[in-house]
Amino acid sequence: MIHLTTAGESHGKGLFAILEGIPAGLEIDLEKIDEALALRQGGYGRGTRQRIEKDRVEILSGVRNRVTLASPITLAVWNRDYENWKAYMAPEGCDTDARRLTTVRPGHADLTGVMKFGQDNARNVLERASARETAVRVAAGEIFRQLLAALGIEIAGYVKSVGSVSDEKEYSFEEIQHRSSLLGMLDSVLEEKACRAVDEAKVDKDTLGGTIELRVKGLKAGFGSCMTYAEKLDARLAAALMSVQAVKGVEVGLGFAAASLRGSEVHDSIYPSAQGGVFRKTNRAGGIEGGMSNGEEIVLRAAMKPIPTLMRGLDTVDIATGNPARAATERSDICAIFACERVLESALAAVLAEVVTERLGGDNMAELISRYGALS
Ligand code: EPS
Repeated sequence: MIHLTTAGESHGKGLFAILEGIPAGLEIDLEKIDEALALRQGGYGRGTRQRIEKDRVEILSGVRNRVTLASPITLAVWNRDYENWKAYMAPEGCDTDARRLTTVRPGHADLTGVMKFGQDNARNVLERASARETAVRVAAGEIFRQLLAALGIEIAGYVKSVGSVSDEKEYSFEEIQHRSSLLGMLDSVLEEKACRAVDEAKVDKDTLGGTIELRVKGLKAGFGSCMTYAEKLDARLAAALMSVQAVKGVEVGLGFAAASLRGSEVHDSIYPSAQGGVFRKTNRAGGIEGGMSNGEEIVLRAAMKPIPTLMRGLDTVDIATGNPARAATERSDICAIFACERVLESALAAVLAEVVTERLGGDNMAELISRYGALS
């Protein structure tokens, strides 16, 4: 059974992950993990932390000569910035008065976190709540992706909108897979407009979010289940996307648009194929029906809120005094949607790897590949 745990604080020693249940015999492409980490650091509108970090993965267990052993895999993404922060973050002793944050930021975990965990300093919450945590989720996600790729299952995604600049066109999996752009969009004219919107937000000391479309190709029918709520594939994939910082909405297939249409305009008619199987001319269900993959491409969309650290600050309360204040202006991004898209791909990979190995088992890759190949 595959299980992922991550740990680590944004300005602590590093970020760590333990992956249990990866079958033996998976050859790990380390360079691809580092490429994914570099992608996560990219994107137009990112903050200056990304100039400090040069994220690379270090594998501490579970792999020998780049091949998995089936034992727990431990990953580390070390924080170069820790050198500047160890006086305030060191587990073995540090100054906890410095870098204190009490003017809690609306939209972040600060206020609810200090209340929940009995803190008087939001630093003790934000260090874990920060999007920095996603670095090691991407490293782990790359291992899950490599497991899925061995089965012919691929994930791709792109940025559909940034702020009010939106691309309503449809794209093929291959077009999405081969994109390379500053903000992750596929239309260069719209992307130029989006970059200008990011510039304007920066001048106004504000932030921007947007929407991301994700696709999964090659997942055979029957993964997930209609028999119990917890096993429904759309529910698990939606939860994975929602678990990423700043995601506030998720859609499967037509999603919210289906609510304003009639059934005859939504459901995908089924036709017999000459080869004896069936086919569909549409995929408005986004590859999932009844909580199960139906063999079509899985299509998901996520809405990312504009990140909550605004250089202009918002009205808030200083939890040290109870007085009105302006929210803290921690170093931050203006727009992190390019990074978020990469993190969402990794979040999907983790769930898909879980779902596949739950159904097929597999102590080693040869066994898993053979079992997946035997499915129609
Ligand atoms: C981020 C790292 C953080 C932030 C940002 C994204 O580093 P630092 O706090 O040292 O600047 O730049 O996180 C947030 C803005 C947030 O609110 O979570 C990263 O590596 O993605």
